[in-house]
Amino acid sequence: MSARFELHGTFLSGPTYKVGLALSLAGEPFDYVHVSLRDGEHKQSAYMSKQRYGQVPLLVDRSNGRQLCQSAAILEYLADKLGKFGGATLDERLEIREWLFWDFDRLAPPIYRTRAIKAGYRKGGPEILEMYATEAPLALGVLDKHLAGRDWMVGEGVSIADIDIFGVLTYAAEGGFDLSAYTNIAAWMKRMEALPGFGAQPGLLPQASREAA
Ligand SMILES: N[C@@H](CCC(=O)N[C@@H](CS)C(=O)NCC(=O)O)C(=O)O
Repeated sequence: MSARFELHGTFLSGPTYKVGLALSLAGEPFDYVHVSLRDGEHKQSAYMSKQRYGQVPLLVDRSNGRQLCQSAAILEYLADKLGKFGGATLDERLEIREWLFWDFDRLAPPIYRTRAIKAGYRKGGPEILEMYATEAPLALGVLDKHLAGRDWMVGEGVSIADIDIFGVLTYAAEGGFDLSAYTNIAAWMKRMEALPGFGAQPGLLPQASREAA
């Protein structure tokens, strides 16, 4: 029998990893479709008819035919449909959403893009690297302060805010950012890694398409 969810992406993609991690932590098996960015598969009309931005990830929910894009929006959808990681109250849900927006504004750009420039996936010279080298510690400082004295980003349990932010910080070292001085972040990352169903990148996402086990 096919799995309910079909995740399209590439194993090098942070946003794809976030969605794979949410599914894995939720104990939800998923079929995986590898999209070759190198071969431009994400810009072909067959793919773009399902993912208007021509990006990965794309998540298909076979139970209703929905085709979903934008990793943060997908995380919210999964939280809603699976009844997990979405926050216990309206206040928690609103705060989770604030962290998702903050991540994509302040944290993900310096970390993901520095990593991408260093790996040669994206162009960028010294001025851009310098800008991100200034911005990343500011965002990491905000996060470390927030995590002081708390186990999870929002409320008493793991939420999509944790998953979303972990899906960025797991690439910090590849961007040359050392997290060891941020002791609250480092302890929280260990808590994330100890969760049942946790899968690290690389490894959680296969390098080729595969059906759910
Ligand atoms: N905000 C989007 C970002 C997705 C994204 O940047 N995907 C990259 C791979 S990590 C991609 O598809 N790049 C190819 C392109 O943009 O043409 C999300 O979170 O889903």
